[in-house]
Amino acid sequence: MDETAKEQPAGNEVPVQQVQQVQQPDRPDLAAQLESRRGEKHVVVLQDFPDPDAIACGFAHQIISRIYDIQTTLVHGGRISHQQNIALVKLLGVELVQYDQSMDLSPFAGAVFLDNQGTTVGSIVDALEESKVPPLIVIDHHEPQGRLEPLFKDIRPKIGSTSSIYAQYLQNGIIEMKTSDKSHTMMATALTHGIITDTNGFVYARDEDFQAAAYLSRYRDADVLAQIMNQARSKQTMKVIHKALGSRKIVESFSLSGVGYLRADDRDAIPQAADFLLSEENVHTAIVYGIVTGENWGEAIVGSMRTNRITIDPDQFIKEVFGKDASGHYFGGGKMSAGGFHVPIGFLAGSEGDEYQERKWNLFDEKIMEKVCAKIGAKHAKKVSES
Ligand SMILES: [Mn+2]
Repeated sequence: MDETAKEQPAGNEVPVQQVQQVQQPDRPDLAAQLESRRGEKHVVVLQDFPDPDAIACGFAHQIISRIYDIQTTLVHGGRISHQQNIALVKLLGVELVQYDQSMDLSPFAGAVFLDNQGTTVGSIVDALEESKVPPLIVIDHHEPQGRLEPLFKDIRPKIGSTSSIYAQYLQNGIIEMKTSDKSHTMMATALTHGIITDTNGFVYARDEDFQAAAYLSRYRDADVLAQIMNQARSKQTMKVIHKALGSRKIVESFSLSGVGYLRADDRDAIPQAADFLLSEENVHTAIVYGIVTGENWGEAIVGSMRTNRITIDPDQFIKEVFGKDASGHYFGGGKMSAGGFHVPIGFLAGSEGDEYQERKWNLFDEKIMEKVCAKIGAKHAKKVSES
């Protein structure tokens, strides 16, 4: 028998060694980091109004941490208001704690920031600094913001969602996944939802996002996923979208709309309205903003930007338009195709129900329009006439 013929692969078959997965040597090792923190308590900080990507990663991080005997508390400074997010939190049975200043942070040995880098989490970062809770871990897919200096960071702006990064950790064996473990199937389902929403239904998904979703499909529960995604919009959200449509101004293919005051509970209507305005013909970018008010939360201009124009970088756009606060932090930022901003009103907050409220809104509305138009290079935004 001819030995050489036996050893050579048939046809164009690739020798086995070459198709084996290559370990990326530059990737930081989350497992080793968690291993070194056994027995600790960590606070996991999600952005003020956590979206499905953030919620899924918080949930996944909690399950992974448990393997390393690390207890986690998930906190955020805002509300859970999008109907899909309410359904998600209920189905996962995940406990999200709303942060307030009376919260005792001293039991925590470190802080973990997921799907954010401490720039969209209100006053929590300052409170953590005061309580001497060090930032340990930052895992995110937004542009590097440089505010925190954690021991471990995995920031990848070229990936569509933080959920995709977590799916990679799972695929690389950070825990042993089992289809028979309900918490694993729920985690895979939540992460899939995170990828879908952050990539706008895979429209902006990249290679790694598709691979992550393909891996998760072995474990996720499709029926539960459908249940989460088919939540109807609340009447209040429909009202905000209606208002955004009615008051939109179109300038240079930008659709700009101020929706006035809204409660913190309805805050997630803003990105939904921006998504909706983006669907109009000859519009490539939509910006929707309003003044969000809430007890224990104060008052702030909150806005969302959506674009399908590749040459527009929402992160850069928002940073240039709104700039920084007194302590040098940007009022907002973004990622590919989407961004957001949050400008606290401070001294001018309050006085609900008096005539001053309307004047205050008009002033902010005009100022934002002016700033955005200046950036676009347009003189004036005209209201769309509904004839
Ligand atoms: Mn995200």
